[in-house]
Amino acid sequence: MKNIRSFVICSGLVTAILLGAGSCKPKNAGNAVSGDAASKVYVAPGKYDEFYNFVSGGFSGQMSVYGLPSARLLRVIPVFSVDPEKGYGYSEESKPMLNTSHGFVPWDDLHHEDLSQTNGEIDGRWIFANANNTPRVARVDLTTFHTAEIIEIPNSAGNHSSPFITENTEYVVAGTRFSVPPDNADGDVAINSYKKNFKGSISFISVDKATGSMAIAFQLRCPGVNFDLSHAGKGKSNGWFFFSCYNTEQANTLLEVNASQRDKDFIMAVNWKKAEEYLKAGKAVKESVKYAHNVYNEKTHSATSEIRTEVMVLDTKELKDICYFIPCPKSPHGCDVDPTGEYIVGSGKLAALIPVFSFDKLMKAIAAKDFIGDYDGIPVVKYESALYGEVKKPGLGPLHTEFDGKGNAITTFFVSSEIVKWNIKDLKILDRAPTYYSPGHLCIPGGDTKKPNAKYVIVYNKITKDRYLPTGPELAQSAQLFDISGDKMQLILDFPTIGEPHYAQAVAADVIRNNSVKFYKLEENTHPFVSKGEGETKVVRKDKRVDIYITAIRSHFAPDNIEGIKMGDEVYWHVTNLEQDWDVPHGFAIKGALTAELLIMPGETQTLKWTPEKPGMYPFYCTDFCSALHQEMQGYVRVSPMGSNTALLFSTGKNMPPKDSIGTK
Ligand code: K7E
Ligand code: CUA
Repeated sequence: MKNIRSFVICSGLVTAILLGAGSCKPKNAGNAVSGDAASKVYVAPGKYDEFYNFVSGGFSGQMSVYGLPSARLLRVIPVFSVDPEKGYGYSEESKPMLNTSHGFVPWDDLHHEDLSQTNGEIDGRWIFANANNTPRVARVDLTTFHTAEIIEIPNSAGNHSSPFITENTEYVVAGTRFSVPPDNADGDVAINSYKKNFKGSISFISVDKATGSMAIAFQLRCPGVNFDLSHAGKGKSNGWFFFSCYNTEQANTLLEVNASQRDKDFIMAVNWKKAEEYLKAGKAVKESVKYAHNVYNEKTHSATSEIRTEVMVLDTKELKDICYFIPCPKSPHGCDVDPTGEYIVGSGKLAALIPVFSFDKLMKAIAAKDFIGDYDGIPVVKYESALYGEVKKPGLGPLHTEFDGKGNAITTFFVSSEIVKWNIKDLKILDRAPTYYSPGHLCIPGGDTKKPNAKYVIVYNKITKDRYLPTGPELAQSAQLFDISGDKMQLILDFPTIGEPHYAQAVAADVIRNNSVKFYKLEENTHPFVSKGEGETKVVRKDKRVDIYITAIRSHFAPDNIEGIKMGDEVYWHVTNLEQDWDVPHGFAIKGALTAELLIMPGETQTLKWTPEKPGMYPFYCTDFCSALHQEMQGYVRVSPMGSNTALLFSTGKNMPPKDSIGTK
């Protein structure tokens, strides 16, 4: 089962190879680590790790942050899934982050991440992530490690070849995995009308240089195939993007067989500068669509969600010179560009070799119109004319490649369960190391940028038989850390991951760690329900709606005694954390609330909506251990029957209510 699920997620090998996987597992897994490994990953208590590693959570919808080389888990950042630990998707403020044109979607499948770049180097400002299921791209702010923005992608389904960025973060791209009828067309058509009605779509999302704010600049309407992965050109190939495509058979059923027929699928080369010219020249067609754009504001501590209704679409069949297909054997998955921008590596899942394409040769072939024909109106470049060379007998089931910046590439092999290091110039294999087992993505810090920092490669495994203590029917997913500073790649650590890891990013800690926001300034808090001191706390009733302006500071709430809430009320607890110090969150939870806790950062206001379902006494308390008297940080709220005359009262430190205002009971 595990095999099958992983294959489905990684878009499938044929069954024969799938079944062959078992026989390729390396023996003697336990002996693979040599003596000095422990010292290489040991980071003494109190010392910091050298790298941040941002690891996708796959079907958990989240992103986890590890320190390397110790592999200590530092944080899980909620992105596309609700997270009760942090109140994400439960607080009124964060709910709009998960809004889509389909309504509130509390989950997604996060596969890929890309750190923002300046001049082709990681700048440590943001990390982008894709939602595979309900197509979205998120931007996480690395000063707060919070999801700052999510934009939905129209005309798409299965946003897989996403979110890959250009070398100055001008664009984040999002290519659709499933081709589908465009949103403005009638999708109520026969499934076997695929060839006629289904279209591919690639979105170019612009990123504001100063703020990171995302907007869909334009979309490319493409032939109906599956787009799998992507990387931008860099250096000499900046201005181009490369996308691996499969299902060029245009099958709509049993893809594991029907989309594995052709000897070669394609890498699609996209000249995005040309697309920009067409856009400027007014060649794009405005289409009416619906997609959500959700933004978190750090001053109001609230997200807003707007539904946008238009997108500009460039038809790549009509508008020449945007797209070219390069034949690529066979069902390519990873599509990776080396640090110089000259070499483009396609990893054909079913291929017995790795083709390496030359950007210079591709440009010459395009200029000379060295085409073997067209595919759905897009010119197909002659394979040999774009090919630099082939890595022969590299292994079985190549999936992804990263670069060490010293002229070498490292590729994962799902079926033969290994990573293989090879030289980009002479295409000779230099080293191979077994993994345990079936690796998917891999990550070298900066390994997809102009400047890799090749001390380590981290390999993300899909299957981890017998690496860890058993945990019921599902075993832990795993990452494996290899030291690649020498000639031989050396396995030095296994560590379990959260969800299923796909792509990851890593960067020297110094690029990020000094930019951390330590707390939010209370005087800058413009939340409409903020209380900037205990003097501003209050309880306000307006018909059935009750707004409780409440504060938290070590170690009490104000107010902590509240009466006069009645059945049928809709109660909003607006909790402001008055602390102005690093790492002093307070939590807030109330008995019976059909939601998660709030976890409120210093200086922040967050809101919990509560509709009590019966009269009685309801305690509330702080969930986050904040001082020696944390356990005293609690309060009571009294709920009376509908129509009772219990007075609305609130207080802290007084023995309330005074006698004359006691209710009917
Ligand atoms: Cu798992 Cu990038 Cu979705 Cu390959 S993908 S492994
Ligand atoms: Cu505040 Cu515990």
